[in-house]
Amino acid sequence: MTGLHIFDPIQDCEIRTTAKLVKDLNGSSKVHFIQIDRLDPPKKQAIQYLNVERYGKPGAQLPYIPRRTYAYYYLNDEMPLYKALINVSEKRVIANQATPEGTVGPLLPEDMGAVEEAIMKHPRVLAEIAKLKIDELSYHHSRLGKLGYSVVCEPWMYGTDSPNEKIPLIQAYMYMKLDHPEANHYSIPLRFSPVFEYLTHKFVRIDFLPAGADEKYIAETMAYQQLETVEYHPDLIQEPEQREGLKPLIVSQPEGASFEVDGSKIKWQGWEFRVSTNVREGVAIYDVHFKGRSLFYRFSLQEMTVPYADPRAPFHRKQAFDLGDCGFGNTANSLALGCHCLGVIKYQDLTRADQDGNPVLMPSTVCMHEQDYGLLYLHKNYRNGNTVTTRRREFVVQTIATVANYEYIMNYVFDQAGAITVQVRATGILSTMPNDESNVTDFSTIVGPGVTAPFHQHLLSFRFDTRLDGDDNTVVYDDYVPMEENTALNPYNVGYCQKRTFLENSGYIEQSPFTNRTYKVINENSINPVTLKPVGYKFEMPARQMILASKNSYNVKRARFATQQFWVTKYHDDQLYAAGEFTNQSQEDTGLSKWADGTESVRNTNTVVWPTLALTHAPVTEQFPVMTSDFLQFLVTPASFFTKNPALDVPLANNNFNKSVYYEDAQKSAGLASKGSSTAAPCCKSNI
Ligand SMILES: [Cu+2]
Repeated sequence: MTGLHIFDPIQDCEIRTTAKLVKDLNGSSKVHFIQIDRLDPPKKQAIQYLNVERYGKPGAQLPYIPRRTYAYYYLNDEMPLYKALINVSEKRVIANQATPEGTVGPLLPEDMGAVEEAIMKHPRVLAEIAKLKIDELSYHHSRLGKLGYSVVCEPWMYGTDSPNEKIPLIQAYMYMKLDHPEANHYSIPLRFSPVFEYLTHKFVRIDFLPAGADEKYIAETMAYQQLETVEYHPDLIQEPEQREGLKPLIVSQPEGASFEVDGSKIKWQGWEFRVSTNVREGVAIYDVHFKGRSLFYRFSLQEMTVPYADPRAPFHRKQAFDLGDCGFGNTANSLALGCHCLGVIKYQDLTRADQDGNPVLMPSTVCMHEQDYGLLYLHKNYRNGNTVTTRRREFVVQTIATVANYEYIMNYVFDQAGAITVQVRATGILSTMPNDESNVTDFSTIVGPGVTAPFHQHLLSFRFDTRLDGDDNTVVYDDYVPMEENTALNPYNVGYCQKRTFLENSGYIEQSPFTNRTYKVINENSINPVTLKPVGYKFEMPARQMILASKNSYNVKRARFATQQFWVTKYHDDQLYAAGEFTNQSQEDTGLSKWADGTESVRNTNTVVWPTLALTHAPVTEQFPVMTSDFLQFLVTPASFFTKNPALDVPLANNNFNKSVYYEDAQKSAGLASKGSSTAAPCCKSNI
């Protein structure tokens, strides 16, 4: 394991060592692992390492920092949940203890598969399925002919509605589908929902789902009354009309990529950072520099909660924590050429552990590539007609998670001017509920016969460990306010100014879109010689509605981070996840609400900022049976960090480089007729 960087992802041998040490610790008990991964080193040590790496004399010895791992596990499939910390470099256990009573660990893909299988075999479930009488039914497909039906079980995290639930449970939502591998089961939600113990697969009960105005309207399982399904797969769409006219658009990089890769390290257009996969977050970005200046120690998406609006039991418990409960790495897609991104692509793998502590390789869960995104800057000197134009090239780090019905496409986009765009696209299939015919509600949208999609919110928490020009940073917010009227300074009453507020203690900053409130991280020890003010970066967040559930609800008690858009804490090792380390069936948030309690100074110190991106999602019929990406983003951009535009060194655009062609010429060389002739002026006329 020599030669690994402190931020490199976990290795196979580290997973095996961790598993062996934990098994040795527990004698003959059956160890059921549910997560093994790498832990960052204590930051103080890591900073020493990074400083020697970056500023040390050539060949300087990097400080030795042992690599650490953690393991969550159960013994003999019983509570409690244990957590072990391992010094994997020296093959020894640092700590091992039971978590507090009732703490439920995250879900593991194999375990979800096993519980699903057990549910589908259980006599009580089979008895409900029998009542549907689907063996007697067939569906006539216009192209495929006669199709039967089958039943699908989708295990969900149970959520929380009682302090007495102290064992891991699973709520299974049941569906039917046409008997075809690509059929859309979300189109036929069933009205019974088995609850099972997660670890022992013991039957707990069957919940019957309301499909009417309120939760009182539930019914025994009845024979299925056939309805038209809404299918998305081309094999099943009844009259597939493949849209015509699309010609190939090929991203060609004949001279190779403009980025360099050295292990987990990326260099591109002045940027330097490390990209490291992990099971919980999918990917994290480390040690971020632009043009030799430090910006961030680490950033990532580290939690998302998706609370549903449907107030009827058992839907009131529908609240996913997609990272804490499942993990964006555990659920990551293997990305493929020509599909998830175009051009010259560098992929990174992820390694996770199965329940026995064996490494499982998940290939290509992160893709990295460059893309063109319009213009970076342009100015035409109208006096002489000359134009300076630069194309905006971007570097994208992408990972995609499939958490049951939904897909989340996570992009960190770096530009050539020192800015980062954090983009999330939600796609996939809406989580659906059974619906009585003509039952129209104000908390869901009917999307097909017998099926409705409840409103819900996506609240994503990012964590940026700031290191702008050094370790001590400060968080401020700037409001833009009119000056006092009829004063000596403002006799014409047009003046307005920036009102800066310093955040002295840990806490949150409220949104204020009507004062154009802007959150900034500054370094009070680094003064921009041009502005004579501290250098900074701003977080440009769209004004959004935060969590809608009552503050007295479990939904909010478990995810206080979702009540505010921008949180600030002082750095502490192991304060990584906004809703706390363990979210599955949690009773309360053990994260930001505890850490951002106003008791610690965050001025001119090691600050961490936690932006929350929010989407209140009221489904529409165009989002079914599959949803075109819904788009969320915020920008992290320099705010007088540099003394001038840092992209002045980007070469000007010209067609010798970009090789665009006239429409008429392209049509002609493709053997296609074209009307008209090419009369456009040459692009980017310039005397420079
Ligand atoms: Cu949604």
